[in-house]
Amino acid sequence: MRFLILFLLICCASTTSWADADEYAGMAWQPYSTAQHPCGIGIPPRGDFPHDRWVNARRPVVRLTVRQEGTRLCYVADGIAEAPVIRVRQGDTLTITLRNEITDPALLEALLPAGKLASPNGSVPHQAGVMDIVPGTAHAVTGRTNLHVHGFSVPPVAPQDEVLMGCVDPAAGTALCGQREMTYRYNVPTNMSPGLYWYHPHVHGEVTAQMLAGLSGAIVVEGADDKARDAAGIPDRVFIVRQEQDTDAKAVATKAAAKMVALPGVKMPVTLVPPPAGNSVVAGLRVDTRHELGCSNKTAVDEISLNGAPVVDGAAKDADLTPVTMTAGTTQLWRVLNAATDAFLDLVLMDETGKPVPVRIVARDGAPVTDDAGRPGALTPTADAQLVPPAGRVEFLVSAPALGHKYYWLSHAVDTGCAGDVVPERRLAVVTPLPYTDDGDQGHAAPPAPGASSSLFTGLLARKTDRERIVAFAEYPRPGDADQTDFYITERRPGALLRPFDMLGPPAITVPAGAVEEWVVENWTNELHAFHMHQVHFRVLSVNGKALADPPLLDTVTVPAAGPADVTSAAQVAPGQVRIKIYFPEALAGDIPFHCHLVDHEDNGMMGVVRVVPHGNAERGDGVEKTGWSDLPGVGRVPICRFGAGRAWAGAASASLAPR
Ligand SMILES: [Cu+2]
Repeated sequence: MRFLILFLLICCASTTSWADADEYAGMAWQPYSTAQHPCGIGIPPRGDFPHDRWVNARRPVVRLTVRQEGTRLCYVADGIAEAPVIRVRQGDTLTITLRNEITDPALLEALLPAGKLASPNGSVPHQAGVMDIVPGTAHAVTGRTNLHVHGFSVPPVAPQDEVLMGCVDPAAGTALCGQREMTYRYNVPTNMSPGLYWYHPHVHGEVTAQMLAGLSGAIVVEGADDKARDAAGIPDRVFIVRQEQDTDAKAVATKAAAKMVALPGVKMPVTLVPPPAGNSVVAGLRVDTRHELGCSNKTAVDEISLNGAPVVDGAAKDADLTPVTMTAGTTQLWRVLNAATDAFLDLVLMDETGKPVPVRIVARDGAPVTDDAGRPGALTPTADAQLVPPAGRVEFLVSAPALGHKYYWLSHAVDTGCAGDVVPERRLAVVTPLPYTDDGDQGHAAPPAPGASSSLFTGLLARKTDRERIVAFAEYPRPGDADQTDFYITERRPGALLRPFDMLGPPAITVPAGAVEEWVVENWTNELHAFHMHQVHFRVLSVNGKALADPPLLDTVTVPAAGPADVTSAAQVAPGQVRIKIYFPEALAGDIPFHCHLVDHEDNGMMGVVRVVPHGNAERGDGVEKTGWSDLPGVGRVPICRFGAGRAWAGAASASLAPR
């Protein structure tokens, strides 16, 4: 009924642009990088899929060059200014040479949300019983960049996934990294889960601008299940949602926002169940929320794109959606990456009547759906919408609509909390069937059952927990001005401070390799955050104290906002809570970042480091010997350090080595 109303409105309002429909066609798209147009001409047409770049013996090195045209950045590979889908197999070595050709870093500053920490916040008076607050500072955009392989179970040590220190300098501006080009060599473990991963820049303070400008791309790690799907005639499709602006708290009403409010028939936002008033808060220092639990105005809506083409807010005509065709009777694997800087997705497939169409979830965050022993799930169809936070991935099997019918793929509105951004309902794609062909390749068979999938994190739930911690997300808006906010993630324990991430500071948490910990990640703010940890996948045991029957294995999890939503009295606030179980294997020892993946929050301080100390060094605690920098042949300039007298690392483990 709801959709019937929408269709009536569409047909009756076709002369107006109330649905934010546009004339966009992507007709003139030229993806070739030239001297005149470093990032090509135009933007991809709806229905474009990024090209695959297989890594194999013939072409073992992927060259990614970051180029700039105005406020746009692009990864250029093989002369094409569209981030390739990098495809590797389990056990492969992935070699990526990253070159920085950013020519005008100052232009990127314009992409950042207005009014964010142009100057440091003032000092905050001490209050008994609550954590003291250390104000943050502004981060200048310098144009340095580097590469993070999100979700990869490889060490945080150069030349693998070291992101805290290694970087490449722009073509213009101050040289801080000492190099324009560097090479990453990732040894993809044979037991790293097959699935969807991704790459993006990770220089602290610069992530938001560079991602908004266009820097992100997908990586598919293939395994035995992919061979079985190939044999069964089930192709995969890679969908990347990106975000092109972050208005955040900016007090500018957009046309889209005004229209969205006026739209009848649009589903009410999905709201994560707020924590109960009695949500347990372990005794000790609390987060002061009397002034800090602010709400922001809700007038702006950020633009997002699907595979580079703009997405229309609210109800949209079929012509304004990404067209996806499927031969009737066939099945496809959709691999979906939310590469938005802070937009949540709540994905569902629907038929023309608005009834959800079941899909079969294969993997989340690159990890196949398995039990703790690595036994595969049953591929049971589900019609439930899938909440995908920024940086999250979901992979699912879609069966084609019957001839004469079509499906809509859409993202429901999401209630991100009173301090969060407006996330309206958006239609992403229209799926139409093609008639059978007579070439026999119709894939009528049921999809092959997935095989067992074991990884470093198989058996995690069965392991004994060595230690529990409470880690709190907090914000401190400049008093009287909700637009200037410091962001924090801090272990909540006696003596703790709310301090923004400091590149030169010690690790927030130190654990011995092999440790198994349970963290309660708390949210003391009025907006959703997305907790992400590099290197590892964790099991989510409970949300707001409610145990999950099948704890999912994720690398990014949504943490519900504090409740009740409008309370600013410290005594009454119950933080949102997620309990996760984490294993820190020896193979991943080093400095592992954890942070909010709403990257504006990360850039402004909501990040920390857990140092995983390899065996034989535990007696030295977190003592790190600084040994300076080294030029690794074929890799570039990397930081060198060692734990006490123990194993030397071919790369960074300590942010304290960062150049000032
Ligand atoms: Cu956040």
